[in-house]
Amino acid sequence: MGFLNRLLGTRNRAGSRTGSSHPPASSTARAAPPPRAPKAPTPPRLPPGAAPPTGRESLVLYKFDSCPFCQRVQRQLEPLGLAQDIELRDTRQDPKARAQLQEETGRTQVPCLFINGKPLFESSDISAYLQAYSQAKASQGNA
Ligand SMILES: N[C@@H](CCC(=O)N[C@@H](CS)C(=O)NCC(=O)O)C(=O)O
Repeated sequence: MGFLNRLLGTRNRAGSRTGSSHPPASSTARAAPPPRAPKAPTPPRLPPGAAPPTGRESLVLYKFDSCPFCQRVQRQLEPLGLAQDIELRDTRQDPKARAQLQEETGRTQVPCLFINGKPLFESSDISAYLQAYSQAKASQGNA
């Protein structure tokens, strides 16, 4: 019965309430946390050896449309406000572009971003670079 009383929170023989382990509501009320300061954008991690962008570099992206890694990079361009900043060269539609890429780098892998004429491979590195480029470009506008 003691068990049932505890379960139902009914009074015991002495008349005191049993079963409830909750403290009075007032002691659980907490002060609202102070408002958080807005988060500053975290600078993206640049690939080793890549100079931090100024937002004024010349950018050329070698790509082809059915390449998922290229698609991932290209999807970023509009949201980062870079659609007009990058020249696109399609290595499937333009054999000269493919030959150029091979001549310059010894490879035909895409995506490859040329930054002031220097190639950067790997979509994740290119993405990090483009984020940093976009931030640099934005802070130029604010200066
Ligand atoms: N890990 C690379 C993979 C890139 C990749 O595999 N690209 C393929 C097209 S989807 C390619 O260029 N293949 C042809 C080649 O390597 O010559 C990245 O993330 O950029």
